[in-house]
Amino acid sequence: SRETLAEGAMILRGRARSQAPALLAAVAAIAAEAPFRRMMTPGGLTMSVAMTNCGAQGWVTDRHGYRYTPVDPQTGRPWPALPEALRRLAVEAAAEAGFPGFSPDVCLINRYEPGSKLSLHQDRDEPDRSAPIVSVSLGLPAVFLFGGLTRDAPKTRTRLAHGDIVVWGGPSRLAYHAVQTIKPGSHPATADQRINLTFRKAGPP
Ligand code: MD3
Ligand code: FE
Repeated sequence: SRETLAEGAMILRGRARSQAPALLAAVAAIAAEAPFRRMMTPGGLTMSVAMTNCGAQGWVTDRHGYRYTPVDPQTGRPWPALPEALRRLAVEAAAEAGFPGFSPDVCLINRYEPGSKLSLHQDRDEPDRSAPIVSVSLGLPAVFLFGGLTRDAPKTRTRLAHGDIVVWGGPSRLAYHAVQTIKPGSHPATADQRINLTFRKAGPP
């Protein structure tokens, strides 16, 4: 199914479900090279979500701010490569949602456990705002909050479940969004975790 959340934002419900085992195996292989870690915000708070990356760069935050880096600061090695099967899934989903020619070069991987949340924010660290972001949700469900171009704009609530893909582009690309605190639970594919992959075009280092 294909459902419009807002202008430029489209949900493909269950679209990644058949590929979930392969996606989770790829995430495990990436995390073996670049472990999940809870990063610090510039304000000095440790995030409840654990993150890692694959691709030409990775998104990081520390006391100095948010940025993309070609090298994992924790290991001193380049981030693991973006697996072709993952890249293809994101490119196909983007095309289906009206964004042909999407060329993702990074994938940020978020790991939530019950009690984890992601506060209201915009994704503004990617210079090419004409490229959408493609997100894939796996495991435990989440309540996702989707707002407008200002922090206080009205918000819509949507449940994101195992296998859901969302494409965020056009006027939705800079919308404020948040993930509410994950409730305790167990999912056959991931046990007590929610994994979210976001495919992005970060551009040249
Ligand atoms: C709307 N991740 O990694 S995915 C993030 O579920 C992030 O882990 C959430 O927000 C998660 O930055 C949400 C859905 C999503 C991702 C990027 C967006 C929605 C977006 C960028 C612009 C607008
Ligand atoms: Fe985000």
